[in-house]
Amino acid sequence: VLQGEQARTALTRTFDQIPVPEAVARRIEQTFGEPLSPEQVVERILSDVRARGDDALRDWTEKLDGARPEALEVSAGELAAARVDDDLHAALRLAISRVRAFYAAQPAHGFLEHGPDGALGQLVRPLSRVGVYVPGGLAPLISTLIHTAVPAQVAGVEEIVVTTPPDREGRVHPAILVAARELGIARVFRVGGAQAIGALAYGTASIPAVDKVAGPGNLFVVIAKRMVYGQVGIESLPGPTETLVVADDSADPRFVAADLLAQAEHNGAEPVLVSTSRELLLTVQGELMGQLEALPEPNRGWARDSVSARMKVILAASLDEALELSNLYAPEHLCLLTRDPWSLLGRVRRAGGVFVGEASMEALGDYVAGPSHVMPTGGTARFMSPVNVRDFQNIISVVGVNESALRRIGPAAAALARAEGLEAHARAVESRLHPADGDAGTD
Ligand code: HSO
Ligand code: ZN
Repeated sequence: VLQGEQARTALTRTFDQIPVPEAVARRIEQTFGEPLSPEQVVERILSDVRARGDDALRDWTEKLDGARPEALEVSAGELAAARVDDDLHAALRLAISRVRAFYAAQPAHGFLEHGPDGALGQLVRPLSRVGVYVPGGLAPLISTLIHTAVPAQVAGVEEIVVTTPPDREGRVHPAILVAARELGIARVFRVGGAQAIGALAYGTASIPAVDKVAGPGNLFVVIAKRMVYGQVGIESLPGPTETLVVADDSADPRFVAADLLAQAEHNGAEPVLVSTSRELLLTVQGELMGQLEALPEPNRGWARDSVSARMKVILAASLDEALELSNLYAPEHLCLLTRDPWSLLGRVRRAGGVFVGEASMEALGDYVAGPSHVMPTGGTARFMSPVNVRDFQNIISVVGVNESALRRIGPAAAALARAEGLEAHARAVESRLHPADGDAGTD
């Protein structure tokens, strides 16, 4: 149990290079025959995709995912034929409609201010084409497709293309296909990893280049997104998930433990518990171990890894200090399990999302609450926001100044231009202020 300065140090982000897990390093060496860094691996994949397009995608998919799909795109027939059971289908629909309703409420319009000086404003235009990366791997993140594509659709994006890694038989999980169909997305590609990011950035014969790539992914996907940024827009770099629970003596230890474990089962997750009650910390620890043992495999193994390798337990002197520590850490998720959680909201400064009270567990937010579960991780909540409508729009500034305003503000522009040594700028302004000057003396 950490306290005071120790807690502060433990929650201070260091932004070291992401540590490469032993298993990943071994896999790289097996695949490439030499101990490359993940950055070197991604560089190779990206330049190959750039040079050889679809053939490179097939080769890398075979090498890394163990399937060689001839057709990279899921056919219209396959998309139409995908089925899930009725309960899951209804759940997908509920999730879509709740996320859609949430983003429909986000103010995201432009403005045009007409005044005595003319008009100034901002036009808001949707991006034309967005690529959504949906992780496969340990768990097919069906909900992530919904939580990324819906804000883009609400923004007005007309074309969304989805890439997701295939299983060993070259198939995409049927629930991902059903979700795509429900969303009205027609183009799904069975390509994952860094190769998918390369395809979305550069375009290949099968996969169109997009304006922006959104959605979380593994280490290689995140590195690839960082490398192609500039060639293509990148919505964010979501890494391993984190949850910080603030609990006081009124919290139910069963719920605190359950919420920590729910995040712990994500690969590489970092669960943090901050409490003002030493007694609660002790009961939660017991509860957590019990619930952990009761989980089925492989989930138990995933959760145990997060709990034993990265979980932090902190005793705070007051709720004020608890919130101060949380703001320092800037967690992806902040869960408030206290007597009066709403009273703490005013003190929340840095977090991806805040989950207020017992009924609003983070796992609910992962699926059906409304806001996207794609939130800033790794301390980037200091300067980043969760995925939202604005991520999928451009703003275009509108300048429509009238004659009388020009006369008033133009001389200042010319003066600034001359101070910058930019004579042609000054003359462009003055040509309108004294239009006859240019002709002086010719007549
Ligand atoms: N909690 C994860 C998102 C997720 N959980 C998807 C379940 N499915 C990262 O915020
Ligand atoms: Zn989750």
